[in-house]
Amino acid sequence: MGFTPTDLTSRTRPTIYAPWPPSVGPLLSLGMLTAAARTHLARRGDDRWDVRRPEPIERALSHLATHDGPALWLCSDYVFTQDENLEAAHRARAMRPDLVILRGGPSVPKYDDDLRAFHDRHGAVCDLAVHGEGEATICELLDALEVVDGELVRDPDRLAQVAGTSFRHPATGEIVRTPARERIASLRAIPSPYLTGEFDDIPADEWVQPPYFETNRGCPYGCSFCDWGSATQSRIRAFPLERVLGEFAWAAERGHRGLHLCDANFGILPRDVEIAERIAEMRRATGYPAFAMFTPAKNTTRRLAPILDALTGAGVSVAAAISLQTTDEATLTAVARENITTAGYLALAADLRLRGHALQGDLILGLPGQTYTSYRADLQFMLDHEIMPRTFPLRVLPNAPLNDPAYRARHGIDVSPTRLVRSTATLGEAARRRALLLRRVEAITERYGLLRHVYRYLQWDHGLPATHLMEHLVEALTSGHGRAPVLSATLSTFDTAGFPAAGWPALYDEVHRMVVEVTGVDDAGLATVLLVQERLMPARGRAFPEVVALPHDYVAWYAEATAELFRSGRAGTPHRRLEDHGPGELEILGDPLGLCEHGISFAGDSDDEDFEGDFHIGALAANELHSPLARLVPALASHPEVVRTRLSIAPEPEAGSPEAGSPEAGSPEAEGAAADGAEAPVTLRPPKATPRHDEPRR
Ligand code: B12
Ligand code: SF4
Repeated sequence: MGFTPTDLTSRTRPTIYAPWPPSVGPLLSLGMLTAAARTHLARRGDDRWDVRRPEPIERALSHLATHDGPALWLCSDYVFTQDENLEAAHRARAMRPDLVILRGGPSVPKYDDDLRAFHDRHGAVCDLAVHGEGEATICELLDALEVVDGELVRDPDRLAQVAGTSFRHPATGEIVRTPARERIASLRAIPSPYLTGEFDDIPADEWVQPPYFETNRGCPYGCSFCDWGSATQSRIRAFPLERVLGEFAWAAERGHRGLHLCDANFGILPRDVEIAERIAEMRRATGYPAFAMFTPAKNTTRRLAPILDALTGAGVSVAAAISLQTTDEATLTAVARENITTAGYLALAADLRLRGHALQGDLILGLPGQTYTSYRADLQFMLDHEIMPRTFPLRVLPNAPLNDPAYRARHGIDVSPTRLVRSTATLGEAARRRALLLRRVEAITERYGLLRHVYRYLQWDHGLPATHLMEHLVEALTSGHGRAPVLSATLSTFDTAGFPAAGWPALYDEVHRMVVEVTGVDDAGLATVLLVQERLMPARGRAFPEVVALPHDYVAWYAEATAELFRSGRAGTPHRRLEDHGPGELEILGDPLGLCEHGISFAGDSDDEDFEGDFHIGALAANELHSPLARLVPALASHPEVVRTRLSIAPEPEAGSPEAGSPEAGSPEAEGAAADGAEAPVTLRPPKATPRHDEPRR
C-alpha cells in the first residue's frame, strides 16, 4: 500500500498519542507500538506523522487540547488500565470528535459475542480494535489511514486489508473482523522502546512499577484460566540476547533498582542461565539491579538453581512466586494444566528453600472441577509442605480459554459483574463462600501465625490435619461470639485491628479450651506450644532478645520435622514426639518489622472477600518476630526495598511529619504497640492504591 507524501502544515500533521494511566505507570506495550510506528515511518521516509512518546494521560489530553489537526489515540487495554483508558478516551473524544481511537491489548475481546458487545458498548470510543500483537498491525494501519483536508480518513476497504483488526463498517453498521494475524515469526525486527528512546524522558517518580522487559514471547502450555500475553499454546520466540542485555543496561544506567521480566517461564530456555549470569555481572559492575522478579518455569527446574545462584550470589534479591493453582487431578485436567507436575513443584520449592527464599504458593478458587473439599485439600498440601498459600479468587480474563462460551457452558461457569467466578458446576455459591471463610481463617491463623504452631503440633504428634481445626474456626466465625468470644472477635477483625482487644493470654486460654473440646488433646506438649505461640506474637513493651524457657524443646522438634523439606521437598514428621524432647529454649531475636511498635497493617481494602487485598495475599504484611521459627521475616526485613518497590509503597514519611507517627492512641494497634526495646524497625506501610502484580498465573 503506497502513500503520497503531502505537504502537510503543522496544523494538519496528524499526531499519535500513547497515553498511560498514571496509577499503573508507563506501559511496555505502548513503547513497543510507538517504537514500531516511528521506525516504520522513518524507514519509509514518511514524516507526515508526529509520533509522541508514551506519556501520562493528563499530559496527552493537555497536548490534544492545545493542538488541532488529525490525531490517533492509542488505548492499551488490560484489566488494570481499561477503566482509566475509557474515561480518558471519552474526554479526548469530547474535545475532538474527529479523533481516531485505536484500542488494543489483552482486554480487547476475541470471542464473537463479546467482541460485538465491546463494539456496541464502546463504539463511541473505539474506531478500530486490534487483536493480538500490535507492532506489525499498527504499521499497516498507518499506511492504510489517509489524511485528506486535515482529516484522518478511514476507508473501510483499505482497513479491511489489515489482518488482526475489527471495526464497525460506516455504511452497513456491521462489525467487520479481518482475518487473525499470524504471530510475528521473528522478533528480531521489532525495535526496542528502551533502546530507541521511547522511555528516555520519563521521570523516576512516574515509574509506578519497575520497568518490564521481554526476553521472549510465548508459552507452550494452555492453562484455561490464563491469557499470558495472548500467546499461550504458542512456540517460544526469543528476542536477540544483545537487545535484552542492552535494555537491562538502559535500566541500570538510569538507576532502576528492579528488573521485572514478562516471560511466562523464565528458565525454560537454556540461554536464560546466561541471562541471569549477565544480570549478575551487571550488578557487580554497576550496583544494579538490586532485585529481579520473574516467573520461573516449573517443568524445567534444573535451570532454576544456577539462575538463583547467579543472581543471589551477586546480591540480586529475587522475587519469584511459585504457583500451583491446585493439586487436584480433576481440576488440573479441566483447566488443561496436567503437564505441570506436583513432583516438579516440590523439587522447585526445595531449591528455593535451600537458598533461603520465603515460600509462597498460589492457589486459585473457582477453577472448573474444583470442589470445597479439593480446595481444602490444596490448603492442607501447602501447609504440609510449609509453603504459605495465597488464594486468588478466579477472574475470567476476556481472552482466556476459560471464557470460551462452550467451555463456560460445559463447566457451568457463572461470573459476577466484575468477572469473578461466582459458581461452577462443582462449586456452588455457598461452597465458594465457605471456601472464602476458610481462606480468611487460614490467613489469620496460619499466614499471620496466630495458631501456626498449634496446627503443627496437632498434626505431627496427634495426626489431626491443620484444616480440621480450621473448619472449627470457620464455625466459630460464623456462629457468633458465644462460645469463643475472643477468638471469634479476632477472626472477624484481624484485618483492621491486627490484635485481639482482650490480649494474647485471653486468646490462647480460649484456644486451649477449644482444642481440648474439639480434639481431646490436653498435654504437656500442647502447653509448650501455647507458650511458644503467645511469645511469638508482637505486643507492647517487649524487649529483645528474649529467651523463653520451654518444658520441651520445640525448636529442635520443629527442625526435625522440617528437615526433609530442605532435602527433597517432601513433607516430613519429627523423629520423636514433642513430649519426648527434654527442656529447651526459644530465643526471640528481635522485631525487625517494628510490629510491637506499629502493629500490623494491611494495604488496600481487605474487607472485601473477593478483593485480592494484601491481607489475603500478604505480599507486604508479615506478623512475625525474628526467631529460629520465622519464615518470612528474614526475607522481608533484609530486603524492604524489594517489597516497597514491588508494591509501590508510599515513601517513608519524613521523621516529624504527621504521617510518621505511631498508631493513633486508643486504636487497637496502639494498644499493642510500644517503642521500647525494638530494633531499628523496617516499617512496612500501606502502598498507594495501585495495581499489584501478584496474579496467580502459572
Ligand atoms: C507487566 C504486567 C503487569 C503490570 C503492569 C505494570 C506496567 N506498568 O506495565 C501490573 C503489575 C500492573 C500487572 C497487574 C496485574 N496483572 Co498483569 N501482566 C503483566 C505482564 C507480565 C506483562 C504485560 C506486558 O507489558 N507485556 C508486553 C507487551 C509488549 O505485550 P502485550 O501486553 O501482549 O501487548 C501487545 C498486544 O497486546 C498489543 N497491544 C497492547 N496494547 C495495545 C494497544 C493498541 C492500540 C494496539 C494497536 C495494540 C496493543 O500489542 C502489544 C505488542 O505486541 C502480562 C503477561 C505478559 N507477558 O503479557 C500480565 C497480564 C497483562 N496481567 C494480567 C493480570 C490478570 C493482572 C492482574 C489483574 C492479576 C491479579 N489478579 O492481581 C493484576 C492487576 C491487579 C489490579 N489490581 O488491577 C493478565 C491480563 C489479562 C487482561 N485481559 O488484561 C496478563 C496477560 C497475564 C495473564 N495472567 O494472562 N500486570
Ligand atoms: S499459567 Fe503459565 S504455564 Fe499456564 S498458560 Fe499461563 S503462562 Fe503458560
